[in-house]
Amino acid sequence: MVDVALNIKRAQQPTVLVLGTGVTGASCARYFAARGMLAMFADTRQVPPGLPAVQAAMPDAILHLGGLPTEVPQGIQTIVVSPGLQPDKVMLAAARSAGVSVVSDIDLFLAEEAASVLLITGSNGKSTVTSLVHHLLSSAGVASVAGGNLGVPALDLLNQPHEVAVLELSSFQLERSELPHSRVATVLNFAVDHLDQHGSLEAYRAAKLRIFVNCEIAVVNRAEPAIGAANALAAISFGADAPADGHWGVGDGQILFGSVPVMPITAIPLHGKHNVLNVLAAFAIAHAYGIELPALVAGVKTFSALPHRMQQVPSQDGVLWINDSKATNEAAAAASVRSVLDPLVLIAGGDGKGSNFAQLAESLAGRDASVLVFGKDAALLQEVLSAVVPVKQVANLEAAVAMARGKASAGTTVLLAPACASLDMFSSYAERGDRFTNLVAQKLVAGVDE
Ligand code: UMA
Ligand code: ADP
Repeated sequence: MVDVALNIKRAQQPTVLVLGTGVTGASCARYFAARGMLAMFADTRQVPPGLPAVQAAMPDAILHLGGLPTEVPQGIQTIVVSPGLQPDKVMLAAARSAGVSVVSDIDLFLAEEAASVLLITGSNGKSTVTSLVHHLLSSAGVASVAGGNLGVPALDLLNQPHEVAVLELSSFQLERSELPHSRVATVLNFAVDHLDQHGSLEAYRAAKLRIFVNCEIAVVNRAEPAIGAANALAAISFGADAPADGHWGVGDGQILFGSVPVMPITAIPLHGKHNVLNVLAAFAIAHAYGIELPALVAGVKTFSALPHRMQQVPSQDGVLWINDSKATNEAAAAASVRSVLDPLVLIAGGDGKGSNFAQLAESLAGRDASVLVFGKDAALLQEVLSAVVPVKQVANLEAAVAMARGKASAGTTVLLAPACASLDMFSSYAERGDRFTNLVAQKLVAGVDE
């Protein structure tokens, strides 16, 4: 009976318009197809990357490619907006006033999700904390799934059996979500990023803060009071100082839960002071969900750094080579610089997305460090950073690694933390990090052969 009704609906016309035909668009195709619904997919590109997956999931999908509709197509009742898209706001306003609901894939996910939801955003550390929370829960025997901005689109998580879902959310996903709600939510930190798309720092901050709209427990960073949650039932804080009872912090070289020592900082298997904060945040979230302290400690010890985040590259020269290619903004790179020991050779460069690099200069001031810069914003980096440390401009990453090798002796740290997007010279931050790792490893092989 139901099938007949749905078939009649399909023969008529689509009721859903999906704006964007990438990873999110493809997950929408699977979601609506599984519910017997027909959708229209639009994209500014003629051949969007998600097209094959959309057509595989929904062979009769209606396509509108090479531009977005300027008016709401006939019969559309719901519009799903992909996160990477700056859609025609006029059309969306007209849609809303005509009673069409405008939602994100996160809204669709939350509307159906029966399990507990843990939401994580912030300018830096999102992927690390999301993956670590998922790892802590799984290690403790909880059926957990993780996704969202991390990679697996939220809607695909609905198909996996689970009792808790951990979602990394970008400011774009939050901005486009009508009604976020969660058991636990956090904004890890807040730094300048994505100004090109949000238009102002305030708009970016407001988007991030939407994560707290309907959360039961807010996990907040004590060092950043401006990103606290006003309306949660409970707020649990984390920070690098000594915590009050029921909160997370650090003292005497230990992670503390109130006055209770939980584990020594030295037992954390991740490089960098900022990763201590990430562990504190992940512990706060997983503990708020119900994981006990001994299980948290056991879990973190088996967690490995995600690729391209403060990842040690094997070498036999006594130099500590670190791949932090995911440091795509200056706040991330500054945190990484602050978290390693001197002497330091920093490799930075690429597209600074309008950043002035003042914060990066601050992190280098007074350090026994030198910097090698390349890429689109090399000249600006050189101008700003040379006020505090020696800086040399080089042609590319290959030249930077070769020069770093000449400068570094045993005990030196060579850190790739670009403070920039990679797209001026690479297809992604991952390609940039892989290239760096290969360049370091090539020498290792050559050294072994010699
Ligand atoms: N685009 C067009 N025309 C369109 C639609 C999109 O040119 O009509 C472009 C966008 O400008 C963007 C790209 O296509 O540059 C991708 O946009 P999208 O919304 O289709 O993205 P998806 O493929 O659905 O992937 C998105 C997230 N990407 C973005 O927000 C840009 C992925 O995060 C996320 O993993 C995925 O949904 C599943 O939730 C990636 C990301 O880079 C990792 N996120 C940014 C970040 O972390 O800084 C926010
Ligand atoms: P995101 O998903 O928010 O980009 P990641 O976990 O992928 O965060 O880390 C990206 C980069 O941000 C890291 O390589 C590191 O340089 C920096 N970083 C990670 N955690 C923090 C933090 N808590 N504070 C500041 N910078 C951080």
